[in-house]
Amino acid sequence: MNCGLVATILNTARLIVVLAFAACAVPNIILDTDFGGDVDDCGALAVLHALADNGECNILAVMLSVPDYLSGPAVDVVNTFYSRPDLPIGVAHRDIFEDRTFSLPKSQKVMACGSYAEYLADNYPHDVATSDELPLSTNLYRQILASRPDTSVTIVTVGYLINIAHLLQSPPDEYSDLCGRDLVAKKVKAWSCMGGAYPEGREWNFWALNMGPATKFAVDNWPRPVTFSGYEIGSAILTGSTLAEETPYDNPIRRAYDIYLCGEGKNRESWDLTAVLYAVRGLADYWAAETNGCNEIAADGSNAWQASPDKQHAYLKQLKSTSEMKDILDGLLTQPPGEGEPYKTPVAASQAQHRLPLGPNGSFGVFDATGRLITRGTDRACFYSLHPGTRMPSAVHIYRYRAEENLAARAVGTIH
Ligand SMILES: [Ca+2]
Ligand SMILES: [Ca+2]
Repeated sequence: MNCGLVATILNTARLIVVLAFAACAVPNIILDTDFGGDVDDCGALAVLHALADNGECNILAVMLSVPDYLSGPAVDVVNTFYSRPDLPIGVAHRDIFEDRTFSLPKSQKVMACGSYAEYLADNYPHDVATSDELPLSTNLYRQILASRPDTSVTIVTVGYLINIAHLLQSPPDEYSDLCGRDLVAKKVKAWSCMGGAYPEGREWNFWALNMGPATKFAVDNWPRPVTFSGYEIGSAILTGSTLAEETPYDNPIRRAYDIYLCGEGKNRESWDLTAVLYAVRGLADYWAAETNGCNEIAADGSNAWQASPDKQHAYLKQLKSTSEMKDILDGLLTQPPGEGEPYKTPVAASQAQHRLPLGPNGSFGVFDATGRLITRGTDRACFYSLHPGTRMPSAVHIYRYRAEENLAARAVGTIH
């Protein structure tokens, strides 16, 4: 359908024009993310919600490419914050990790100042208790794709490509008589992929966790157009510091950035944010696309752009200035949630989940929610004696303290 033609023909019925234009112009997005590791996944999800609030896209689902038990609850927190509490969430097959040297802990994502996924799950409203209760991503992909019009779904990956590989390999099922590759060919419009480096390199999403073979399978067998946002695109654009200036303290996106970056007002590279922005707005005047040739993936997850053969592959080259790109992404990152139920304040820490017993005296650091060290070598009673009359923050976490690394390693309790 030609959107402009529709608009012209129906120019006397403004509402219908708007609806018709929206129907053909607004991308329908599935975000596939390794949420809970790097905080730019959280930023990417926030940017996607802001774009949806602006009417620039519809969000169909969020898929998790790592079966971290806290990532599902934390994604549900962000979805709920943006008044989309029932947005479907799928999760990668847990069994795919069993044969790997990589050992998946319950939550691998505890960074120097704590896990932002854990913090979100502990302190904000949501109703997904654990990722284990979510549907498998392959099944959710197939269910959604089968229900959508042809060539109408845009997939954005900002993590590993294991879900894409499984989708392409999936057999016919209750949702569709088509095998995965044919279902993608029929239903998917395009894929925006944060991964690789251009013209060549070795980037985390493509190689980490022994994902090289899955990456190669996904890229080699993808039957529709794919555009790559490479490492070099996102690494040049630093975003997030304005969250501390533009949003309330308890904005969950702000808190996630504070925790991941161990302090307020800090920036992070915008790898995942750029892939979302491209998926929704296209090249706009932000980027040019190299379209001649193809992206060749090696088994070790490295990649190199080849002049031939020519496939439906492209990669982004930035046109706009880095400061302008930063302003665009920061504007979306800090945009207040739009319509719908008003944002609720965080639940009390006493309702927090995943509370664990305190350890022995003398083996802990006490950190506030930003990761700031309040005191060390203490327990709860010692904290009060050192800080008489202190108003307890809503969620002070006690972390086992590794003096040799000056890091908080693992959450072992919550003071409330
Ligand atoms: Ca929910
Ligand atoms: Ca990511």
